[in-house]
Amino acid sequence: MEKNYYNDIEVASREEIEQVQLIRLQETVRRVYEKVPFYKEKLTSQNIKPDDIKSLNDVRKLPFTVKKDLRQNYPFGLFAVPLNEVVRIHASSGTSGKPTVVGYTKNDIENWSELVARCIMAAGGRKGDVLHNAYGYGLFTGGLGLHYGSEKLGCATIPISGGNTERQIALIQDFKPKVICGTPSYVLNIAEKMEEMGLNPNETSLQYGIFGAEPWSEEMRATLQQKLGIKAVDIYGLSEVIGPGVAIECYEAQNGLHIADDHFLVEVIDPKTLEPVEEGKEGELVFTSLTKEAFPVLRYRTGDIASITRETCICGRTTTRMSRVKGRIDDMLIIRGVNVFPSEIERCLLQVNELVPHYQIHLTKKGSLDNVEIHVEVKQGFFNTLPTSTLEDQAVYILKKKIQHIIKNECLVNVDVRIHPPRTLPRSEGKAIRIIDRRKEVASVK
Ligand code: DLL
Repeated sequence: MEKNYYNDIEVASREEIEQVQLIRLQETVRRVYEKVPFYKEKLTSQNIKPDDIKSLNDVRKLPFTVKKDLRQNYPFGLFAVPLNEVVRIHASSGTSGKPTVVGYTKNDIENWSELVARCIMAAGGRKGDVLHNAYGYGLFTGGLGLHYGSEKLGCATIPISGGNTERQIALIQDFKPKVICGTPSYVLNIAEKMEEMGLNPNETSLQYGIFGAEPWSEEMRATLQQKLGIKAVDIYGLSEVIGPGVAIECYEAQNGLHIADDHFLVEVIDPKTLEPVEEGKEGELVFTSLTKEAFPVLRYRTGDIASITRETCICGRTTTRMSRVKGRIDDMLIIRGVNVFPSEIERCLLQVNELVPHYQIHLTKKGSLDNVEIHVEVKQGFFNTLPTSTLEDQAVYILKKKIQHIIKNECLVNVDVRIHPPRTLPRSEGKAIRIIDRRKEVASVK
């Protein structure tokens, strides 16, 4: 029977995986202790020597690394090799302050390519397939990350990047790709554009989708699968850890993302107490890199909320699986004391038949309280059937109430809703901007 995985380690026993992890953890701690002054100081100040790492649980003795540490060591201060061994640099823009910069040696690029090749295979791609890569190329890790993995697997890779949607559609029709990669919000945009052009997105050559780089819901998966007639899986990663390829769902189960345990040691912690949470419980994902040469990280706090399980998957992989990322801690909305993630609001909105799956969450201040306004867009034709403006007002009123009711029921919060006409909310060409935070602006005007 044809193998459905790329590397035997994906189906190895837990003991084998843990043996590899321990050796690599010990090597990594030694490497950063010897090569990165920042880590040497941190470890020394906590009285830890590389020899103290005797079991995987000893990872808890190590200090956490956070984004601020990367910024303070901008640009290359955390690199563990001299610059003449670095062959690639990526950076993420970051909303505030300096970008975070990461580097890769030749071996790092080789490992990363293999990890992404594993991902594409888990998603249903095979050697010889045509793969349309709509992740942005450039400093963002999405484009080049998927590109090298796709070539490694042996796919005919189309480096289209993001944007220029009509050209993307022409190439999908002409080159007949089997696999498409991109952010879920951008691929949705492509599908809608096809419909606008009078094409049926369900009738292309596409069979598999590899979507990630932003939170998305099960409801969005259902929408994308149905519109495009594909199987869609979730891919996760972050530049500080390597980029895409840290974890991916398999197309067989579409239930939990397989983490590349042999390259990353995952922990889930309570972001307040920093203590580990029980397996299966939600918390902040923390990763320690196990093989990286140029930019190793110890216990990097991702800010992403998810849970993990170590149950073997129906696809046969034995790797640790993480749940979908619910959202970033920073993006969590606290609406009158109740915590809500944008992905939970998305889940509600996608149940409303009258809406397209584009939305924005506007945050403002009303007195001293945060005010949350959900901006949604109705489908083409919503207003056409209504003969008078009074009926239009009524229809909008009823729709608002319906949306508020679903959100109240499922997320337990009251929100304001603004209805927009078709094709008026901005469309994404990469990572969608869901939250528009105007709280500070308004406060400074007052
Ligand atoms: O987004 C890497 C990537 C590229 C992943 C392509 C998947 C596909 P950064 O730009 O550094 O790297 O952003 C990382 O994006 O900490 C999460 O908050 C979020 N993120 C990434 N993948 C997912 C996902 C890339 N599947 C940050 N679900 C991470 C939810 C995701 N959030």
